[in-house]
Formats: sequence, structure tokens, C-alpha cells
Amino acid sequence: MRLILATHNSGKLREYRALLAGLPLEVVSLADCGSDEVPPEDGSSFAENALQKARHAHRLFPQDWALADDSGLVVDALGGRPGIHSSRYAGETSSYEVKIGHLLAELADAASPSRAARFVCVIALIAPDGREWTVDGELEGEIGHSPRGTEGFGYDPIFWLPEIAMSSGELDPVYKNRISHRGRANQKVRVLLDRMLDGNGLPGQPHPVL
Ligand code: ITT
Repeated sequence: MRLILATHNSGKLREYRALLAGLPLEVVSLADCGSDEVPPEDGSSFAENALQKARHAHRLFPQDWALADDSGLVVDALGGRPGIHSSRYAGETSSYEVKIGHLLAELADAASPSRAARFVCVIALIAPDGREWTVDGELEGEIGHSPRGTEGFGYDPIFWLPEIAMSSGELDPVYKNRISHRGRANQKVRVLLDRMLDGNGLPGQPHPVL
């Protein structure tokens, strides 16, 4: 049995392939399944968007498990922006250099001097029998003053982790997965899957939601 990752973001795919390693499921992306159709994503919360994307995969491949993530960067001094619009911030097709420049400029103009921010991730998981779960994870940090590091993707170069004095763009991928918003949400997914799969990746007994 397969688990379909409903994402076209190559950075997320790389992280999920590591995060989901060792499951009794074949982890494949929508593109691996020959689907390049972009799932809908017009909800008003991370959870709604994650469910929309996972339901899209479940509709296309109802025999398989479906997993989607909606995530983003929430900046306090910007009233939570870019938030659920992180991938479309400063224009859908703009590069991350442009998005990061735009964010730093907005923050320089913000009334509040606070640079507090967090990465948020909500994962939606759908079983072949249609049961749905959402779980979340967060990583607290600050917006750095200039980009640092070439690891990760998206906003990682300007996400500053004061306790370790590094940006998340400087983190080894294994360490990022251990502490990140995505890694934390995924730990809950692994608990769910461990409880629900028998050794063959088939749904076992229903289990209360976490
Ligand atoms: P899919 O919908 O195909 O999964 P997407 O990139 O559009 O891909 P989202 O709508 O969930 O995904 O947007 C997430 C954006 O938030 C992502 O493009 C980054 O800009 C940012 N983001 C999320 N997690 C991140 C991380 O771990 N590191 C850096 N930026 C991250």
C-alpha cells in the first residue's frame, strides 16, 4: 500500500521522504503517480488548506493513504503575515530572494520592533477508508536581519533560532527534521500510523484521534 504525498514543493518532498522513512508504506508524490494537477488551496486556515490538498489526493487515489501539509511563516509584527499565504507572498511566481526582501522591508517599516515569528505546519492524513486527521507543529524563532545558509528551502535563510545562534537555513537536514514544525507534526502522524497500520500497511483497528 502507498502513502501519497499531496505536494509539489520539492523542499517539503525531500523532508517528508526522510521523515516517513521506515513506514510499512511506499511513500510517493503526486508527480510520481503521474499527476501534475495542482490541488485546491483556498481555505482560510492551515488546517482547511491541508485537508483540501489531502482530499484531492484521496479522490485521485482512494485505495491509498493521503498526506498533505499546509505550512507557513507567521510574523507577529506583521499581524501573522505571510501565514497561509507564505508561498504566494510578494507574488505567486516571485523567487524566495524577492519574498525574503519583501518581508525584511515590511518588517523594517512595522510599528512593532519585535522580530518574533514561528513556522507552523498542519498535516492532514486520510486513510483509504476515508477517516481524516489533522495534527500540527510549530517552531518558534525570530526573523533574522539578513539571509544565512543554503540548507532547507523557502524562508529558512531568514528564520533565526536564537538559542543555537543559527538560521534554519544553516541546519543540517536531519537536525531540522528533528526540531521543525514539520518534524513535530510528523511525530504525531507517526504515532497515528503506528497505531493504525498492521505490518502490511493496512488500516487496523480505529483509534481515537490524538
Ligand atoms: P504544496 O501546496 O504543493 O505543498 P506550497 O509551497 O504551495 O506547496 P504551502 O502552501 O504549504 O506549500 O506553503 C508553504 C510555504 O511556507 C512554503 O512555500 C515556504 O514558503 C514556507 N515554508 C513552510 N515550511 C517551511 C520550511 O520548513 N522552511 C522554509 N519555508 C517554509
